Amino acid sequence: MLIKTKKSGELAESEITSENAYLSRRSLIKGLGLGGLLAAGTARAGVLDLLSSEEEGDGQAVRKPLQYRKQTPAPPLTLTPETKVTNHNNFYEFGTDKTDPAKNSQSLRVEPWTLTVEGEVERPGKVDVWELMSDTNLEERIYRMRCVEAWSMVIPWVGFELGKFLQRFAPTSRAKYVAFETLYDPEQMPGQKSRYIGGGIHYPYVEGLRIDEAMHPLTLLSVGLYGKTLPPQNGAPIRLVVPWKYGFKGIKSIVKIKLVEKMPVNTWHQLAPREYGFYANVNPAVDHPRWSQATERFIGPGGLFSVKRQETLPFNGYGEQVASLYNNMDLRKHF
Ligand SMILES: Nc1nc2c(c(=O)[nH]1)N[C@H]1C(S)=C(S)[C@@H](COP(=O)(O)O)O[C@H]1N2
Ligand SMILES: [Mo]
Repeated sequence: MLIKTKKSGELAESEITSENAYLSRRSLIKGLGLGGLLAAGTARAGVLDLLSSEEEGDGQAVRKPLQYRKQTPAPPLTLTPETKVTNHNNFYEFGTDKTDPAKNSQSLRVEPWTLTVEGEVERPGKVDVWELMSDTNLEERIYRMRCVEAWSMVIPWVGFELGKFLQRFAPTSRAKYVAFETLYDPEQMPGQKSRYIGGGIHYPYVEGLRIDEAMHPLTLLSVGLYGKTLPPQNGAPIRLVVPWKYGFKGIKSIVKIKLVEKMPVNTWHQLAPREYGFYANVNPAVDHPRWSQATERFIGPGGLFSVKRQETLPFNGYGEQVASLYNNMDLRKHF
C-alpha cells in the first residue's frame, strides 16, 4: 500500500509514510488525475494500485468511528503513524511476516462477536462486543508498545479498563489469574491450518495475567486505535493491551476470558519456555537468550525504513505505576 517512489517531487520520501502525508498524497493524486504521475514503471504500479483499490473500497475491512473521551493532557510521546501501526504486525494466525496480517486478515468476520467470561466469577456471562462498545465509556490511552523482538511503537488505543469490566462478573476469592483465548477458526485463520503459515504455534493463542495485573488501571481491553474500531490485523474487535509488558501479552481477537486459580499457560512460553516467560515485563536488564533487550528500534514518523534506536525503559516506562506489583519477586527468574 505504501508508495515508495519519489516521483513528482511534491513529497519527500520521508513524508510519504506518515499518516498525513499519505492521506494528502491520496487526495493529491485524485485531484491531479493520473497524467503527470505516471512516469516511472514503479510509480505506475503504485499509483494504479492505489486508485483502483480506492474505487473498490480499498479491500480493507471497514473501521467505524468510535465515541470516546480524549486523553488530556496527551502524554509527551511521538505517535507511530497509523499506516505503520496497521501494516507492521504480529498476528501469526495470518502469517509470520510483518505484512502478512494486513494482507490476509481483511475478511475476518468480526461482527457479531461474542466474548465469554467464566470460571471463578459469581456471574459468568456472554457479552456482545459491539453492544459493549456502544454501552461502555470508551477512552483514549496513548501507550508505548514494546515487542520482545526489540522494536517499539507508540499507539493511541481506544478502550476501557479490563479491571472495571471484570468487576461486573464478580470475581471470587479463588480468582488468582486471568486466562485469555483468541478465536479458533482455521477456516478464517490460515495460520491455524498450516504449521508453515502459522509459525508452529499451538492454537488457539492463549495468554494470562495475574489477577492484580489484570485489575491494574493501566491494563486495557482495546476496541480501537486512532479513533476507529480496530482493523483485523490489530486484533479486532477486542484485544488486550498491557503497556509495561512485551507485546506478545497483548492477545488479539479475544473470545474467552476465564478467571482461574492456577497460573495459566501462555502461547510463547509454551513454545519456547527458555526464551519467553509468563510475566514478560519489559526489562532492559534481562536479555533474550538470542539478543539484547537494552535498546529498541522505535518505529516513528519518517521514511519507511527509518527507525530510531533508543534505550528500553524498565517496565517500558511505567515503573512508577507498576513496579510495586513485583516488590518481592526476582524478575530475572520470573522473566
Ligand atoms: N492471537 C494473537 N495475538 C497476538 C499475536 C499473535 O500472533 N496472535 N502476536 C503478539 C505480538 S508478538 C505482538 S508484538 C502484538 C502486536 O500487536 P500489533 O500488531 O497490534 O502491534 O500482538 C500480540 N498478540
Ligand atoms: Mo511481539
